[in-house]
Amino acid sequence: MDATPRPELFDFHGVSMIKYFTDNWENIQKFQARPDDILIATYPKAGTTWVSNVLDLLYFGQREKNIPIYERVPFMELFHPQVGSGTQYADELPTSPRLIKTHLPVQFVPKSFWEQNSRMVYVARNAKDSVVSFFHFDRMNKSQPEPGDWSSYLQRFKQGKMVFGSWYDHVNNWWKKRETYSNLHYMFYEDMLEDTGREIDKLCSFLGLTPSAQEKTRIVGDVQFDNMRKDEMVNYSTVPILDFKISPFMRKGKVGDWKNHFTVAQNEEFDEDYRREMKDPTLQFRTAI
Ligand code: PPS
Repeated sequence: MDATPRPELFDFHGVSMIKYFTDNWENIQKFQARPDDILIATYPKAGTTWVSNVLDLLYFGQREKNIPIYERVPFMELFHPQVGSGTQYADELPTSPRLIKTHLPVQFVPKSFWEQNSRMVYVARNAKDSVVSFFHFDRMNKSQPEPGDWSSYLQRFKQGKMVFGSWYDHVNNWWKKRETYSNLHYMFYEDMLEDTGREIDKLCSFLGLTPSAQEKTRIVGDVQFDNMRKDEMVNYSTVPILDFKISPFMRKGKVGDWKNHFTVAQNEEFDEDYRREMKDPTLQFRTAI
């Protein structure tokens, strides 16, 4: 059994974080982005791995299949004794463009990405399914703080006491960034599930890619939940710190699983709080499709 204790959550420039994402801060802040880099940004559990796989297949097709997704698309801020350094993986990436994953709130993104005008794809997922997915992830990931029981977890989510801080701040601040930064494509998990092909078309038009109809059909098939769940190179089954006996990384892949977790009272309280937090009418999420 792994004796390493779970990390503590602490306040980091106003955002709740853990050491595995701040210990390499200096290198993260001075990370050298390139003009053709593509940053895939999300609040945790929004479909990062899904969109990473789509982009990897679009750019590199059937590229060596024995490289796991977390090496093909390095997690920039991760700095972990058992998993390695995200900035180092990114620096060593041989590909062009480089696909780089981050969960950082927009204000923490290294300044070179903005200076280089790198493209960014932000994926957002509705709050209720995000918190459910995050809860199960925190149960099985020994490098995340202890989640405790569901009802206390839900309270902490509302207060933003989660790794990477408040879901509300994250999705809203990235949304606002579109007003001043045009190289940002904002997309939704729910839309991807509703019509993967349509969302891939939008991604391609943002990125200036023109895959053949045949290629697109193959990618749409490859990235379906059941196929990704079986694929060891994308399902995270090779990561030592994750305990799949507690919960798999590819867990349900649905919109609306929150209904199996929220009580009626929890749902009412959540909705009331949500209305207070989500002031921008132009940012709308779907909790059912
Ligand atoms: S992480 O740890 O933040 O990078 O996780 P992330 O990849 O963002 O999100 C994991 C959730 O995305 C679901 N997922 C998918 N859903 C539908 N189709 C596909 N292909 C797919 N791939 C990943 C995954 O199952 C997690 O959601 P839950 O609700 O827990 O199942």
